[in-house]
Amino acid sequence: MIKIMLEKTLLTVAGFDPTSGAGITLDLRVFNSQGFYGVGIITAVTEQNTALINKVNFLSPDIVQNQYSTLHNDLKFDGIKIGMLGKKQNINVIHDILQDHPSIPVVIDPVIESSSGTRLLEEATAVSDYIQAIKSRASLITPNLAEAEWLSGRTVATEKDMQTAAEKIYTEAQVPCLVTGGHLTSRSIDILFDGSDFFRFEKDKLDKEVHGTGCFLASTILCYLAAGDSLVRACRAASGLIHTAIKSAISPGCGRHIFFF
Ligand code: PXL
Repeated sequence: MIKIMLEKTLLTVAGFDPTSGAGITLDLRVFNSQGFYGVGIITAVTEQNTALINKVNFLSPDIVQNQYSTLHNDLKFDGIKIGMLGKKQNINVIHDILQDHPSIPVVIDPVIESSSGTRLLEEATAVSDYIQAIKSRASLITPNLAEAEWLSGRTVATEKDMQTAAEKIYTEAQVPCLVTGGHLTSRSIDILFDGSDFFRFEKDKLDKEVHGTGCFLASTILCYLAAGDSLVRACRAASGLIHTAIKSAISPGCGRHIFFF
């Protein structure tokens, strides 16, 4: 049965990727495909195609803040996804947005850099500031291995490291943590720590380079949470759906595959 969630509005705070393969446009495509009305606040405009990123233009925090207050004066949000922040002062904007929304699902994708190594969060952003801004105020944070290293201050190279990092991030941020290990071994393993238990989602690794997997996962989990699923169910279902979505991703240009659904 298709669930229609048109009465519900989800907000994403993210960067713009003109290929629609990641960032705000991908998030909005996911929200729409799951039956939600999606709205977005842009933190940066990237110059990229499917093969490379030429430049990243961070928007000033004033513009980000003003997009939020204008939207918030009009619309009520039923869930929020936080992705690429760009300027480090945008951490304060996120703090305010989360402060205004204490009781709706919030999923944080702590984007630091692109897989090719371009910074998407300003250099020298203090991890302690990031953690303070989200502390006790989100349903889930979804770091990949590199992001888990940044947040936990430890090397994350094995499944055991993923568990240790997830627990440490939970302890510091008071936010459940799903460490995604798509790049880990011959298997793709995600580890969730919900504050008391660990959950493990394992899949075959597909030999296909798809852009925007982190954005896709986090926005899909937000949809499931906003539809009323538990955290564990939402993470398990999204981890399965991304596997299917990778299979159907298309290759419209010279570079990486783009989700198409
Ligand atoms: O996948 C990370 C990411 C997020 N948001 C935007 C991006 C990228 C990677 O390139 O461009 C806008």
